Amino acid sequence: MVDMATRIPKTTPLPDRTAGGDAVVLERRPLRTQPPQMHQVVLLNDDFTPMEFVVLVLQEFFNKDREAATQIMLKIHLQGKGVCGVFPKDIAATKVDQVQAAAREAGHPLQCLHEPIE
Ligand code: TYC
Repeated sequence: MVDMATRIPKTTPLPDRTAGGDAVVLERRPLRTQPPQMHQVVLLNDDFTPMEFVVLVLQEFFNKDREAATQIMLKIHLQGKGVCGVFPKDIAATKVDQVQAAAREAGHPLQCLHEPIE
């Protein structure tokens, strides 16, 4: 017969700091913390936003030098869309907000979005 009082639990007992008595809480932790899901920020082409404004946006919000910003802008202009950078989801969302605010302020219809990558 198994003596329940002497068996060793499979998980490590953690002291229950919320209780005043001698209660024991068994907690199973995940093996690993997952890295944050990364999102790419994408700019879309349109017929009205000036090329120079897009280059400035890429320099200002995505830390591209003028040469890289111009290459990305031209890719978007020719192919319809392009990736500006890859960030954790909350930072990507902030970048989108910043671009949309700057475009609205300047009166341009520039569209920006973020989407998860594999
Ligand atoms: N197609 C625009 C023009 O000819 C330039 C442009 C490039 C607009 C990239 C948006 O995301 C964009 N003025």
